[in-house]
Amino acid sequence: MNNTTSSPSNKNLVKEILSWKKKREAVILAHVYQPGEIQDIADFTGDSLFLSQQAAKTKAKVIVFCGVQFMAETASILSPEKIVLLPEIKAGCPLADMAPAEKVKSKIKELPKAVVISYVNSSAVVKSLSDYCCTSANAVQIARSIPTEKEILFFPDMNLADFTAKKSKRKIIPWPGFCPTHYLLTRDDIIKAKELHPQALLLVHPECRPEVCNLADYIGSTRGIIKFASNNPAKEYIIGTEMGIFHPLKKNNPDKDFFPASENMICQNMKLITLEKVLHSLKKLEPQVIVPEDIRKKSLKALNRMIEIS
Ligand code: CIZ
Repeated sequence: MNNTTSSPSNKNLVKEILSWKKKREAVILAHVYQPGEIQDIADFTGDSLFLSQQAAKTKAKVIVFCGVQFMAETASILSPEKIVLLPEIKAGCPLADMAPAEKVKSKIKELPKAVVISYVNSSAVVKSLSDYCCTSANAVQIARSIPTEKEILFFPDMNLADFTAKKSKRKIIPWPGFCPTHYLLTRDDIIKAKELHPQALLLVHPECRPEVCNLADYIGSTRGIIKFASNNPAKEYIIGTEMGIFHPLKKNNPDKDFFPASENMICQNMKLITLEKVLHSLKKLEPQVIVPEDIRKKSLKALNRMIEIS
């Protein structure tokens, strides 16, 4: 646990949270981009799909999702019988917001024969308009499952679309969306970081710009980055994704050194959740995230198709 979690007032807060969690028969999920003290109180930490799948498997009645809106929506799509709480309802995703449903609908109308793949970082409505969902961990696998002659419309991240097209050799039409946190990382940042740490391997997320990805030793999802760093004998790594990932990286690999590719890679939405808000959420059972049933059923199809393939 880090210093913040172990301060006396936070120790009391954590105690209260754990007691309310028991009372509510709840499970706490925390994305690896969450602040360290939130990751430390979670039953499960990981990427959005892994978390939702864990939540669907448990007998818990309530899911407290410490993440952003699309993640809580995904949990609700997979577990409609459970109460899904997002402790800060304003925790949105600017990338998901770059693909509003109406614009996505008209793009699909323009290319009715194209197969539609939407990244998990999209709204439930956009998922419901899609043939397949994907994560950064399985986007290449999903694209490879599509016949080569088909065109693929890929929402909403253009950098993940570019990475997926190169790896899968499929014709992918990208949507011009991007994650502002990953977009901040430039080639110059990488060159500086490599000068400071010449022995370090560079691990980046596929939401980074192609010119950044081109310099990487490994490109992968948050889960992929953690696995790569944990299994590789190298002792030093430069990390190109949101800073929250340093928490599990350092915890799992105390003998290794991790350096940020840029100190600016902080998603403000991910940092909106606090211990106080988690406690409030458990006490009041709010704010809840509910996906309307017609949209839920359609988006579940896209998610299930992905799960079958990967
Ligand atoms: O799917 C997720 O949780 C995100 C946002 C990134 C990743 O690579 O895990």
